[in-house]
Amino acid sequence: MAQERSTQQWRDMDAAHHLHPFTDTDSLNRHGARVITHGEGIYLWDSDGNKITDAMAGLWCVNLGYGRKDLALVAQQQMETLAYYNTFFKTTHPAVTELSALLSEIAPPGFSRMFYTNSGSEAVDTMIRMVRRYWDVQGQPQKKTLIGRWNGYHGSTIGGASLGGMGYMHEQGDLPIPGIAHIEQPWWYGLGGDSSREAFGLHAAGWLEQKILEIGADKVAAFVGEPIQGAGGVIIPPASYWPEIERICRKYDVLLVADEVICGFGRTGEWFGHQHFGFHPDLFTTAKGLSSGYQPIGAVFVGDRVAEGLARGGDFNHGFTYSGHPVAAAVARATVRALRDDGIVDRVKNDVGPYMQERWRETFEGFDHVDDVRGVGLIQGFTLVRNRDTRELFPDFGDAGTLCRDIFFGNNLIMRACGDHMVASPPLVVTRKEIDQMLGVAQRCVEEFEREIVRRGMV
Ligand code: PXG
Repeated sequence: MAQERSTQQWRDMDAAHHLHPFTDTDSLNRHGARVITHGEGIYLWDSDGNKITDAMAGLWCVNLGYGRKDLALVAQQQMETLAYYNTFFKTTHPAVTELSALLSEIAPPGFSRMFYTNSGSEAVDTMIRMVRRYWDVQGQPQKKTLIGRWNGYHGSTIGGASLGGMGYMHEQGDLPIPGIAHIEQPWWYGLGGDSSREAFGLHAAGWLEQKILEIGADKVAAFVGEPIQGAGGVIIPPASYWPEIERICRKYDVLLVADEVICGFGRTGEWFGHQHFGFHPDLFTTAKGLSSGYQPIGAVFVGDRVAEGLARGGDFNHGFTYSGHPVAAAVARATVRALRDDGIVDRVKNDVGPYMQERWRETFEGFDHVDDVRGVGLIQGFTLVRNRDTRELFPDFGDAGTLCRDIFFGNNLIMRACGDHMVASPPLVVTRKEIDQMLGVAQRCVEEFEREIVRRGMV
């Protein structure tokens, strides 16, 4: 099919009219954006005809891969039947009810109710309002503070960016908002010193207890964390961490919230990341994999305790025009059915996930400047380091990552650099053969990276 315009025309239009997220506009426009035109399976094509392997599933979301005609058909049929109606004012529609019933089937026990949003950030903001409202209704309106973690990511809205622990986001727009506190992340490689992983996991959970005592348990509403920090660089906490966090939350009657926007819907080999780590949140936020990125939709899974508590308070004054949008709901339902009925979650746990982990380690463990090679299911990372023996990082955290990422990009392989953590989260439908091909390219890219850091005098 002939392209409507040339790459240059699109670049010029984009530069003139489009402001990109998290982007230095002048710098982008000097070079011009890469124009992605179509996708199939784990591959994308750009407007110059390059075939690109997408080891990130878009932004950690296209879990069923690109180009699914069945999902397109579901969207089309729903648009023709009922393109839109709202769920305010005592109305509902089949698409959203069917989705909710299905989600309650795949959710762990105690999660029978969902609240819908258009994105992960909105799910997080919804959760913040819900948690505070819950304590109001319980007669404890002073229990307001939510505790997040440094280097956690919970989105870009005012609430989500506040709760997240990205300093470069807080710097812009006077964040965090009041009633948000942070504790340090459970990053053993960077913060664990001489302690074993398990000892460090308990120690890192202890920071939560300290913070609760500092603020006063009667003022702390919830602790919120990603089971595995995604945008923070695939930080996988030691096994001892989450159970201890749960124990502390129960001890002080603080709600426990898992942000499952990345970990949810099969990424770890379980339906939800908290199931992998064996803890029991009171609520959890989702988006991304819920529709495999085919439609913008998020959901807060509200545990029975909170749902019933909220219900006692009458109106919960919150919601979006597109909460439970019929087209998004129909596509999400088809996505979740595919994940379940085609055995995709199971395959991540028992087949392609373990294969990826084994091949990931074999590929990267031998390099001089790669360490902490890690992963679970189909989410994995490694860290670029100056000296493995002393666990010394590069002085400007992010420079090595950007260099490495650009080499990957230049070789038509998309992996993400989070600081100097290189991460991947391929579509869950990836095959063993595709993993081999992807890691073959990645290996050559890291070889090139190691030559380049020597050439630039970075080591
Ligand atoms: N929570 C978590 C755990 C996320 O990863 C959000 C909330 C916000 O979701 P929305 O749909 O509002 O973006 C996210 C999003 C990256 C990257 O570069 C990661 C996200 C978004 C954009 C970029 O790694 N995660």
